[in-house]
Amino acid sequence: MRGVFASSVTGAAPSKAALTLWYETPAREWIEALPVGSGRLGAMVFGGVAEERLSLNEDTLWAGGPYDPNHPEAFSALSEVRRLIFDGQYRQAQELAGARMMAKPLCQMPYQALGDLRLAFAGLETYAQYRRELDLDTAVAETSFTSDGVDNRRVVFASPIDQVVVVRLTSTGAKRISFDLSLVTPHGATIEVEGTDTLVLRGQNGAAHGVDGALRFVARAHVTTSGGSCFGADGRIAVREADSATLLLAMATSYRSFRDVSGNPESTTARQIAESRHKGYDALLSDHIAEHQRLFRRVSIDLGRSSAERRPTDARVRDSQGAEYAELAALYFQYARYLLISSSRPGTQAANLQGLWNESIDPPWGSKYTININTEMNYWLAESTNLAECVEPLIALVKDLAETGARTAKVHYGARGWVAHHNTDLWRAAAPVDGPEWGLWPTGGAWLCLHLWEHFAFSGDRNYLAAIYPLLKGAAEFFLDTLVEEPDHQWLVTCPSLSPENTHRAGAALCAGPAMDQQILRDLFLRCIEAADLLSTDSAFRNDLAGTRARLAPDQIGAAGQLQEWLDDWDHQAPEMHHRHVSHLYGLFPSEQIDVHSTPELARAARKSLDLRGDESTGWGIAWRLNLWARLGEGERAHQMLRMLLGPEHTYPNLFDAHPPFQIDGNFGGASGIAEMLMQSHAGAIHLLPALPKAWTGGAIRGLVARGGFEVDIEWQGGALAAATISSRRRGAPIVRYREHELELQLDAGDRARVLFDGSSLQKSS
Ligand code: FUC
Repeated sequence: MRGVFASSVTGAAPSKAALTLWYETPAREWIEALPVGSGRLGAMVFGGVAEERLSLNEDTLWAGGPYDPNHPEAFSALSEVRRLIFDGQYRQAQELAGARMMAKPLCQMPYQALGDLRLAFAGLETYAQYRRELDLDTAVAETSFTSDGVDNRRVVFASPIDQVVVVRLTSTGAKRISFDLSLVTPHGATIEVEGTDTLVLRGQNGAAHGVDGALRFVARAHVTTSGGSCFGADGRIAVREADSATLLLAMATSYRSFRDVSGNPESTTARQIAESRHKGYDALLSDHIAEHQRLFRRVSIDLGRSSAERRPTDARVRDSQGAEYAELAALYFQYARYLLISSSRPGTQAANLQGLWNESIDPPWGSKYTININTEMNYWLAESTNLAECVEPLIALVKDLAETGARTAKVHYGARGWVAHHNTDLWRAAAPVDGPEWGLWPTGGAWLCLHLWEHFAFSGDRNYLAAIYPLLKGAAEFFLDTLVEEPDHQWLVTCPSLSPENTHRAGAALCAGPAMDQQILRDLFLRCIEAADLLSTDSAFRNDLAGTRARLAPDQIGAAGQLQEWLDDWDHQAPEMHHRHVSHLYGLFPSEQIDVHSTPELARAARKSLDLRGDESTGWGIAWRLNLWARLGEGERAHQMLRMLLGPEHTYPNLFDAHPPFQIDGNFGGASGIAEMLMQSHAGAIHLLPALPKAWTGGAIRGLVARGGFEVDIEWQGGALAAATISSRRRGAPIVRYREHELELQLDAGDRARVLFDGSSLQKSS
């Protein structure tokens, strides 16, 4: 299997050590524990010796039940809120909107921890040669130690094939495995022993913000031993003097969709356990590894080698230096790919603010979907790092939102189409929440639609485009009905809106036509027009969009030479000059509207804004800045941001991103930034090493994906491109760019072209 890594450009296969997180002590806190996930089922493995803890998640266990948050009076306040905004009475507009236009309830439902699986071992107080690790290449966590002269191993994985979490305990000594197994949960639940070997937890989710809990859930744990005995007592399973033991854990809720909670977790979990028992441990493990590697092994990365791997991962986060940083960056990159594979697979829920892993019933920001940056950032890496399948849950989420958001469009705005604001949850709530200064932002759904377009841009799949076109069209229709003319230039703008989540003066965020909205709508309308053309449909609608698009407020450059965040040049008076959001720079990244080659003046203004904003930020704020500097071709600035992200202030011992607290967007945004430093494919060219920092003198990356459907391998030495291989999934004529050099290729599906750089030009090798 290792041979899969033997890339045409990298040659050497990365060692297991290069893809392993490892530690010399058990986790004391959750942010030291190691995540495994099947997409739907998650566990954080603590690696305790006398007491092992797996903190558990199931991705449909949220608070509440199906609900309609739309506010029937909202529409009646809309025109007055608009009038106040255009009259400059921003605070009054915000007050009125707060009183009349917000969702009921005002907050959405939080994602919930399910509970813990606990294993209590007697007689293991003293031990030696302890190690716990997470192997990113196999998606298996392992704890090992010696005690009383025997070696012990505990292996944990969450299988996407068999939908169970598997724990395997082995020892080199006979009869050395004795423990009590229990399940605990913060929810109302019963725990029963079935037979001698099964523990069943049956629970009910809680209410939140006045919405009753409507989900039932079941966690079913089954133990098989070889040798020894197994019996149930007092809500526990006791295993005594076994030679080995295998635990299977199935978890499910009654969630079927945002409007249907009639699922049967009882029969689902019983079937999953029965089938997994029948299959047996070896086949469970090998199928799990094969499925993980099918996705994970598509990309390999080498940013240079040092002896860093010999140190535990937490020590590397605390004090990496020089070349060690490059290796940590490579590990961080692959860890993000691992996390996306483990938290977002076809049929599961999309990765939320914590991906899949959450130990609380009151997590920060509800561990929901914040769609004014965070959910989008979660998926920035998906296409370019060759994990297109992992986008499927996001596409499914947008499909749901187009339904719930159609009602919000009608009730709140009297408009056609659909709208979603700055947050959503398992129940696909789409109305504005939390308060007008955060929630009254109508462009969240439109931004998500652009991810749906990206999935097409990378794949070129017209059937897929036809399937998602109605979602894009509905998002655009909403804005055809709600854009208004601003009085000074007669531009068409969103109103009310805001520039997430910044205020333009004390106490006032509401405004008309923030730059980000206009940029997102330029993209949305363009993609709708392109889609309608490609699908030969809707010519009148398409022309309507083209006319409206031409009247959207343009990007403007302010007095300080910066890209204006708002319609007026308010940037210098905004109370938070160093605000974490850089919403108006959406046009530079992830969009391609602003580009150093095609719009150099706007790119300079974006650069100025980035400098004015400063580097210091939250985890995801740093990750966004990293991607922006990469787009500007500034390798050193990008690298500086990456070093901040990888330092102990923004990276926990288990390499989870610290906003703080933990938020997974920084992990995903960081990996996207690394990919953008090495290869970019917006603006019509495959750009090789566009932001390579000096610190990464030599290295290789294999398996990145460029828009148009090309796989790209790159090798560099002495800070310069050595060679690249472009493999085409479809017929195309990509332009390959390196520094000021360009080369056009003609490729059929399945062709591979090798491109060499000899110091003065790009050549296709024959
Ligand atoms: C937005 C951000 C916060 C945080 C939250 C989940 O509100 O401004 O920093 O990431 O989402």
